[in-house]
Amino acid sequence: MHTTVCIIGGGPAGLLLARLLHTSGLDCVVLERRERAYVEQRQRAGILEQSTVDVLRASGAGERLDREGMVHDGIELRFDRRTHRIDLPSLTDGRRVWVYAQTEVVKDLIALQLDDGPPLLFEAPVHAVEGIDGTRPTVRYTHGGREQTLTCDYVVGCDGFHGIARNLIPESAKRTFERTYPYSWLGVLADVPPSCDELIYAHSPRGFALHSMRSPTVSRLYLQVPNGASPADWPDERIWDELDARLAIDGDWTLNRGPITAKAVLPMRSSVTEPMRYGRVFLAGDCAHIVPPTGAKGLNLAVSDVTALARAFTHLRNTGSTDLLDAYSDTCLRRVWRAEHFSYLMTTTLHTDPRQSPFDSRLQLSQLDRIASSPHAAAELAENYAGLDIG
Ligand code: RFL
Ligand code: PHB
Repeated sequence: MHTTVCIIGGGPAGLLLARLLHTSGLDCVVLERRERAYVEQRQRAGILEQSTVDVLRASGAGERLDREGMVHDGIELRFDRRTHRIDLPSLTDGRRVWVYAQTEVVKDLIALQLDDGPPLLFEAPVHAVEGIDGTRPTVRYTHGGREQTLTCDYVVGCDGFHGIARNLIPESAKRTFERTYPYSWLGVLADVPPSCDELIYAHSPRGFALHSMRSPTVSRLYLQVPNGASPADWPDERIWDELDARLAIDGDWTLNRGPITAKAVLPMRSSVTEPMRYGRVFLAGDCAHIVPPTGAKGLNLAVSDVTALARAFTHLRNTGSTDLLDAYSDTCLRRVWRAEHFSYLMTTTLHTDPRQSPFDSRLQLSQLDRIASSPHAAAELAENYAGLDIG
């Protein structure tokens, strides 16, 4: 079998790339290691930037998003038992964000793909790619209990942080920049209406907390926990008590409690691999870069990578020029590093590092107070959060 673009990984990056290539008349195949139900249920992101929503709509995946997605015009920052609202449209040029879960984006893209899209194979792990220095790489994968091969013109790694694509680039040709954080997140889903209209990011001496949502009846909540913590350390009552303590303000506010339906501990990491291309292999999404989720940027970066890549493949097909493909890595890395910096800043300002000194704590409060009192400081946060026009 031969295809123009072989996409490794059927997460949001791989599925959307396939959709964009298909709408431009380019053929591709998506190989996904896991089964469909697993991919559709993996709990992850919740916030989509305007540009992400625009691309999803243009790809045909906007119908349910427009019906069920919740448009948010602001976020709340809580610290020092105070609350401060960041109004996104007035601090940017009218930008807002959407609350629409990654699970739903993935379900919508899979449904489109299986309907009339290019081939998407589940339970098809890729284990090797040969000939990436030549013009016709060969991809080796397993499917239906048999070893299979696929030749292609290009390979795109959309296989996430634990995939194989990044390792196809020889050590001598790449550089990886990394940071780990001295805390993790405990993420929970609860069958209870959200206690707020907009997301709340809370800094407290007890650690960070985030109140998000999935629908008018389902809340999504996160707590900073020590690295190595286990969901077993966190019975439901303890989670609600801790959320209550960290989200508390002087003034009226009540946290709604309800049945917790899922709990997981997530590490916090930053990582960037440069360049995002080697020979006929391109990297997109989490396989090239990850950010701690505090800035809500991971999924949005993945969407912006594959949008640039689809444009570059279309340009090659239309004009014969590889200009945009050659510029792909530099184009994306500019946005990636901006998002890395913003995510780092949000993370280190809002979390409590177990090793931090009282001096560090005062600096955090001063920074938060600055955001709350200066429209310039607030605009810097708002522009990054709602999404910048780069690349
Ligand atoms: P994914 O989603 O990890 O998908 C990769 C896919 O590749 C498959 N795969 C393979 N397939 C074939 N052969 C192999 N050898 C393979 N190896 C792996 C995997 O099974 C998988 O299906 O990467 P992708 O597509 O790049 O998408 C990235 C996003 O998932 C990620 O950036 C976001 O979830 C990050 N993120 C958030 N991003 C936002 O923009 N806004 C948010 O609000 C937000 N919240 C979050 C987040 C991530 C979180 N976690 C779990 C770290 C909240 C959390 C808690
Ligand atoms: C989420 O709803 O899962 C979510 C929202 C905002 C973040 C991270 C996660 O910064």
